[in-house]
Amino acid sequence: MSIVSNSIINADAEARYLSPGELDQIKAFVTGGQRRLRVAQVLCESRERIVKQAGGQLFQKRPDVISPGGNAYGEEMTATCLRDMDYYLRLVTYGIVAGDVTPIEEIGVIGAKELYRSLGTPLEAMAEAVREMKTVAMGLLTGDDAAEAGTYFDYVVGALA
Ligand SMILES: CCC1=C(C)/C(=C/C2=NC(=C\c3[nH]c(/C=C4\NC(=O)[C@H](C)[C@H]4CC)c(C)c3CCC(=O)O)/C(CCC(=O)O)=C2C)NC1=O
Repeated sequence: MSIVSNSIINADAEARYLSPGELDQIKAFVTGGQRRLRVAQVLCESRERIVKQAGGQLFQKRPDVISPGGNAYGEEMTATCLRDMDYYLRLVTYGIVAGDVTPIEEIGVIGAKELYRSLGTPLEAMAEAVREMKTVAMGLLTGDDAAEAGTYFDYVVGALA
């Protein structure tokens, strides 16, 4: 789940001390900790704005999804669509805090394509929704913070595309 618990599980399975390489990786994880927490905090605090703005962008680019016959047509379905966007934003914050995509993968990626196919949700539009959230998030962050967050949004986009 995180580099710390993974390293310990691996080392203990072989009844050995953490290796210099593992300690280096943990050091990098700990050193970047404050930055990751800061980034996650910004995204948590701005979640409503990120989802709302990105949703607006998505529906402008893909009016078909909210038009009659579209998967997110109607108030209730549009709300469910925005809820899914909020889910993925939440998972991105988990990834950022853990410094690892595993939580995102386990909670929201494995089986997701099959789920969306069975619901008739267009995957490219779902990926576009996450891309739009990234764009809004990038406007709230700078430099290394933006780069850090960006990789997790990219991971989700890649996994849904
Ligand atoms: C945290 C892990 C997690 C995920 C990812 C998740 C997704 C998820 N999205 C769903 C539905 C849905 N998802 C969408 C989303 C969209 N439709 C579009 O056209 C847009 C492209 C997109 C919004 C960007 C819609 C509209 C539905 C309802 C579809 C229906 O009921 O026909 C459903 C079916 C059950 C329900 O309605 O709640 C699940 C399980 N649930 C979870 O617990």
